[in-house]
Amino acid sequence: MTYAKEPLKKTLVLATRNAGKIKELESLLSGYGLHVLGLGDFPEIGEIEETGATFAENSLLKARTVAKATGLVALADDSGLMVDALGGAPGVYSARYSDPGATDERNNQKLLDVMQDIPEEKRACRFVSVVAAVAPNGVELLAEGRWEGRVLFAPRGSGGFGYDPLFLDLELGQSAAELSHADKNARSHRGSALRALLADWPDFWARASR
Ligand code: ITT
Repeated sequence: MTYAKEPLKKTLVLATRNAGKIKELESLLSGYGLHVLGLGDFPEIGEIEETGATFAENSLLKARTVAKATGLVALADDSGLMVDALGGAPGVYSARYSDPGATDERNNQKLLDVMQDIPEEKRACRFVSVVAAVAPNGVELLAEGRWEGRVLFAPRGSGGFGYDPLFLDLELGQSAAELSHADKNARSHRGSALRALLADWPDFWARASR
């Protein structure tokens, strides 16, 4: 007797513990027929130390660690805010800008403090995201996205996460924390990076399956 089987969904593990990123990545990946797991499904994977000097290095480090530990394709995002007036800081240190155990609130307060005397026209910044997909057989794919903006003088909005309340999208005249989930994904560094990655997805998956 034969059974009609549903084709097995391709499984992917998100190599991040940041709840804000998880929400955004899950929504960007929906519709691609993927079975998406998270690090919560693999409690044996401990803290992954980010020792890289660039977003790409850290993103690859996270995805490689999780692909190796799970035997599944892993997708990581390393991202941050780069402020021109601060020479690109906080950059790769965005998550722990205020102190090693930083919170979004303390990071935002530190950014406001160090920039309090910097005038509006010198507050240009950008969010950068590098997403990495790594397969257990060693095949890798990287893509980068950027989102240009300006650092606000006070928080605006209650959506998003991280530095969103301080990031002004000049074209929209709204902070990232004032945008709907869908609007942020349509404009953000992470959305652009993931769309670029997904453009090469069929070829990546064919090579990942060899
Ligand atoms: P994982 O390493 O587990 O993914 P993380 O929060 O430590 O989580 P990163 O090292 O990539 O991730 O740090 C990214 C930080 O940059 C994040 O904690 C925010 O402070 C900031 N950031 C990145 N993308 C952002 C976004 O879309 N909106 C606001 N802040 C963002």
